[in-house]
Amino acid sequence: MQLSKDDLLRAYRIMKTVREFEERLHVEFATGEIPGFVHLYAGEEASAAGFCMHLDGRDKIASNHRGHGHSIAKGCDVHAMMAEIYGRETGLCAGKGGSMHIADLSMGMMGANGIVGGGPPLACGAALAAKKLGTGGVALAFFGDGASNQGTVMESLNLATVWNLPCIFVVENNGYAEATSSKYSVSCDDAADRAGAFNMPGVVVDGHDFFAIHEAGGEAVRRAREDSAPTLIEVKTNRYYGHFEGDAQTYRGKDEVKNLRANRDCLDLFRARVTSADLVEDAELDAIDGEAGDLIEDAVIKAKAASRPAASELLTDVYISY
Ligand SMILES: Cc1ncc(C[n+]2csc(CCOP(=O)(O)OP(=O)(O)O)c2C)c(N)n1
Ligand SMILES: [Mg+2]
Repeated sequence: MQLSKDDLLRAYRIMKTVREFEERLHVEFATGEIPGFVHLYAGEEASAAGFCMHLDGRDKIASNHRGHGHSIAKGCDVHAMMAEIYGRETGLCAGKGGSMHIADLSMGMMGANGIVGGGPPLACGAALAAKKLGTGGVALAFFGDGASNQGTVMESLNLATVWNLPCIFVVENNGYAEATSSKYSVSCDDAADRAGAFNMPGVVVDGHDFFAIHEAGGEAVRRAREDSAPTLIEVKTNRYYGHFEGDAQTYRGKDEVKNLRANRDCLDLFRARVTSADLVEDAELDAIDGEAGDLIEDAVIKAKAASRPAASELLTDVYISY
């Protein structure tokens, strides 16, 4: 699939913004100022960017507890996300959701989700609605290797085929569900192999390779949009930090992350590929690095300066009235 120079710069900007967001949160969380749990997506950026670049305003995504990258890639406001994580009233959900409940329906981001395996059924619902209403939209669910073992995911895969839904299922296999290796918990080498049982294509892609993900994502979105047919894609990826911030990670090899950062980093691989092919210059990517850094710095400053929700707002935004 041909990518224009604008596409390449956009891809890098998304990935770099997510990386800066996550690296900064890692530092900020350690100060104790951020409430609740935070699960970082650093290392997995190519997945969110590679898929979401195919989506537009008609399309919806369902996320999981590791949702910052998905949210940024789908277009959620970075300042409002940061304020949400700090629990401030300027947050995307008025500071009441925090990291694990970031949502922006106006951007088609149906929500981070603390229920492992909770996203795929939502994506089926959104895909069914798009189909019935004839919007031309598709729905995509991001979930992990651990979630891939949940009954909700099997039911969703089945319904997507039975109902011919414009749905894409993305297993981000980062090798672990909390401290449990996917080699132990997943019944097959590739979770994508399960797709055959649900009569849909199952595709495995290298999660460090933006271009491979973009290619597979493009075909899956095309199948969904044009043929109203689902696809399961497994992204073999890695997280750079613990399951949650504060995880001692005693279950990981000593140099595991160091080696990944040095040899398999999706941003570094992207830079090497586009610059060696003379598609983009280093200086252009350096400029994006600077802009992403400034954006996150500004977002943190503004989030810290914002107020917490007033006590009088305790029960607003909690229940919805139809
Ligand atoms: C239904 C349910 N079961 C268990 C948990 C506890 N839990 C939270 S995250 C997690 C692991 C998820 O692993 P995976 O799906 O691979 O996502 P990753 O954290 O690796 O991105 C578990 C078991 C939960 N939140 N919800
Ligand atoms: Mg996992």
